Order: sequence, then structure tokens, then C-alpha cells
Amino acid sequence: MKIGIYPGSFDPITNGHLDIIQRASKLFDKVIVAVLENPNKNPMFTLEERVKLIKEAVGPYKNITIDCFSGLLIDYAKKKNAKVIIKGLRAVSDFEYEFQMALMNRKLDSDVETIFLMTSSKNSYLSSSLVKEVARFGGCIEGLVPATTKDAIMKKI
Ligand code: COD
Repeated sequence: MKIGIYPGSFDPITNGHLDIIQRASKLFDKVIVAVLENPNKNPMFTLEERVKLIKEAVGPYKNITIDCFSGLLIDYAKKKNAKVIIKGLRAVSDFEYEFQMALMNRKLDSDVETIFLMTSSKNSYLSSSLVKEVARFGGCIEGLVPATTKDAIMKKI
């Protein structure tokens, strides 16, 4: 079974993330969306809330599971018997950091490959942090995040 792991902070999920998840689900037998529990960050949404929002957004896709992890991604991949890490790429600015992480992960375990899916052009400017900033200052976030996520953001601010 081909298992791909799509890791991230997902604070919160955006339509850019959702697009990558849906496209990855056509390439793999199983996609695990893995939400990072990072005690050093101060997220808008708790781990449980982020997982719940992703579950609500990806509901109809049967080969997608949502999970969380802490520690090294490569250790989590090994635990799940996944040989592929899936990443999304928006712009050249993403590339340097993602390239560095891919090489470090390969150094840690040469059996696990990282693959990159290019963003869809309509999502190329989308990030969780920009969506939160726009919402905080009263801007419209309709169409940038799933509807349930939009409601959750509006409740938080
Ligand atoms: N279109 C396409 N892709 C997108 C979009 C968009 N609009 N927005 C985001 N993405 C992609 C990102 O490029 C990323 O691949 C993924 O979606 C998740 O994005 P975020 O912002 O939610 O999550 P990140 O980038 O903060 O996640 C970082 C990780 C959690 C993957 C990383 O920190 C990690 O692996 N941490 C675990 C500790 C570890 O192993 N460290 C060593 C790494 S070498």
C-alpha cells in the first residue's frame, strides 16, 4: 500500500492545504494528514481544534486520515510505514526552506522521499498566517478557507 504523509501546522487549514490533500489522495492509496504538535509555537487553534477543522473539511475523502504527531517527522513516517512525505510549494520563497528540510529528512532516512505538489494558481498567495491577519483586521476571508474554518476563525477573533 502506498502511504503518503502530508505534514504541517495547519493553523488553520486553508483552501491551499485542502487542494494539496485532495490531489494527493488521487496519487496514494492512503494519505495521512499529520498535524504537528509544537509546544514552542503559540497557535490560534489547539491541536484538537486543528484536527477537527481538517476532519470537517476533508470529510468525503475515504483514503485520507487525520492524525497528529510530535518530535521528528521522519520518526513518525517510519512508525506509519510511509515512504513518502508530501509537501506543497507556493513560490520560490517556499523552496529554500523545503529543500533544506527534504535533504535533512533524506539524511535521517534515505528510504523516505519528499515529493512536492505545486500549488494551484488560485491558491498561490494563501497561507494560514495571512488569512488570520486579514481576519483580525476585519478583511473578508470568504473563499480562502473552508466554511467551517471561517466560522471558527471568526469566533476566535
Ligand atoms: N498551496 C500549496 N501548498 C501550501 C499552501 C498553499 N496555498 N499553503 C501551505 N502549503 C503547504 C506548505 O508548503 C507545507 O508543505 C504544507 O502545506 C503545510 O503548511 P503549514 O504552513 O501548515 O505547515 P508548516 O510549513 O509550518 O509545517 C512544517 C512541518 C511541520 C512540516 C515541519 O516543521 C516539520 O516537519 N516538523 C517536525 C520536526 C522535524 O522533523 N524537524 C526536522 C525537519 S528536517
